[in-house]
Amino acid sequence: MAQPGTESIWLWIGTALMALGALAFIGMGWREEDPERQAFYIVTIFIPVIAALSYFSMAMGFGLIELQVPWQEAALDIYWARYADWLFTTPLLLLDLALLAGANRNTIGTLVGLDVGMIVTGFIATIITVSQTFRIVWWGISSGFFLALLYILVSRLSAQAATQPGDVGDLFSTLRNLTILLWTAYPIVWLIGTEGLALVPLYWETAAFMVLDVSAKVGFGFLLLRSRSTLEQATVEAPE
Ligand code: RET
Repeated sequence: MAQPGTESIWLWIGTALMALGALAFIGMGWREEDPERQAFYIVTIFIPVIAALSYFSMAMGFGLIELQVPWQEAALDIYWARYADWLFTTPLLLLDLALLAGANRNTIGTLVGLDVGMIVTGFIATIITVSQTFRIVWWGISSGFFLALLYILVSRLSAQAATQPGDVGDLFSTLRNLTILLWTAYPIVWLIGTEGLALVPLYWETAAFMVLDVSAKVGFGFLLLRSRSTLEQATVEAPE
């Protein structure tokens, strides 16, 4: 098992913030009786729970492997647990947005499929050791999935959200914009970080991913769950 370096401080902070976020969401949803709103709590609570476990595993060095690559002497430190986390939490975040928009099953399926494609090909980019060029090629494939996903978010899902009553459309727009902004930073951090061109050292890359993860999960969840009255107006089971 590899030992994390000084970047582990960010991983411990990430563990603590995700755990606190999860506890806060559990507290907020504790006495929720309304099944429509319960759906949002169930989805939103699992997101920081999964992330807290992933951060804990990385902080302990379990979620870390050292990858020997032919183009440099030093091994690459790869925090693979991130990808296990993202594989489950990014579909859940999209499910929150889709529930809010009242999306049908086909739209949800498309979003989740593109998202899984993005994470799996991003993971291939991360662990491939053939050459640096091939890593960037797989990064490009993953980014292709990401762009298609963004397209569905701003086209089909936004059109569906606009048909929802009350403040649901506004809340959807806020969360969608936050999602687009934060998620777009991930491929950039990967590319300039140690997995890509190594312009930024692992210490700062780990800090950047932690801030992004906490904002995209706990920040997103707070914005969603604090709007109790809005959540009730969202029709979870939309007409096909
Ligand atoms: C990778 C690298 C390859 C190219 C792309 C990526 C995108 C990752 C994204 C991750 C989002 C994570 C979130 C986590 C939890 O809150 C895999 C970094 C496009 C968009 C939102």
